[in-house]
Amino acid sequence: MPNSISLLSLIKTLTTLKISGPDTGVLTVQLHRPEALNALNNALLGELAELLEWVQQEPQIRALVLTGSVKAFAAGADLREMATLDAVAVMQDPRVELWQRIQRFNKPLIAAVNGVALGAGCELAMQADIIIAGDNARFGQPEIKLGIMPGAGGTQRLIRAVGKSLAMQMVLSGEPISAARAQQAGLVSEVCIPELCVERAQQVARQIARNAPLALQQARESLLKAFDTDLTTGLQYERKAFTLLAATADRNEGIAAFIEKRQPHFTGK
Ligand code: CO8
Repeated sequence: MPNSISLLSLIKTLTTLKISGPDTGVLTVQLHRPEALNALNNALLGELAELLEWVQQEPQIRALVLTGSVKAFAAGADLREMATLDAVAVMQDPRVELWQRIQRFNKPLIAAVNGVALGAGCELAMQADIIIAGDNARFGQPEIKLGIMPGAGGTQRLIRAVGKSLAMQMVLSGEPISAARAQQAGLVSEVCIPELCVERAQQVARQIARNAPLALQQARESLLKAFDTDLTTGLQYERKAFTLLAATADRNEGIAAFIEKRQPHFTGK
């Protein structure tokens, strides 16, 4: 269903996010709570969930870059907000639903991470498909130091990204790792100087956005499936997705453009 409100109207309602673009199919979203190092309070998570749902209905936006400031991608859940919750409130926490809405985003998402990505901030970065980091970035799950543990996917996504030993070390000690270590471990795809981090993420996003939307969607889903299935099931899923794409106009256009030695014009059909 197409969006009933414009991006401009949506932007006017935002207090914790800054938006730039869309530029050649790429929207850039900046987390903006400088007074709390972009700590993720419910207001921010709600705005992000709503924005991502809006982007999903917008065919002109084909990839999204999510970033913070040079000092902080996000310093975790908002501890001042969390301090007010008792056990019952934690059980009924609207945050759970907000995270699920964010997690359902179905377009390529690139996190450009400078500074700290801690706790829920690291978990948010890990929801991205690709992480590009400034060399000043620090990734960590420090919850254990607060007498709690990761609660927005940290134990599950981190171990899949960096393997058992490093994930255990990070979660059980609470100590963060550097951008270089995160790249070596496979959490981050590229490291650059902080000043170029967003620009580089936008560059990668534009490369992605040039490709056929349905092929992007199917390839992304197939890759993510690898986390949930055994190899045989995953290969079957991949084969079905591959076959499905044979029915798209963009597949014909892509191959025709190659043969005719021209750039393809993909329409998302
Ligand atoms: N929440 C609220 N405010 C914060 C947070 C936070 N997570 N982090 C920083 N701030 C605030 C500080 O209180 C400070 O505000 P003020 O100036 O008013 O006192 C301001 O941001 C600047 O912070 P610092 O002065 O501490 O800056 P430093 O450069 O000295 O230190 C650090 C930066 C190391 C990042 C430090 O601020 C820090 O350790 N922050 C907390 C990091 C942390 O523990 N994060 C994990 C939080 S728990 C979590 O994420 C669990 C998620 C569970 C999700 C469940 C979903 C269903």
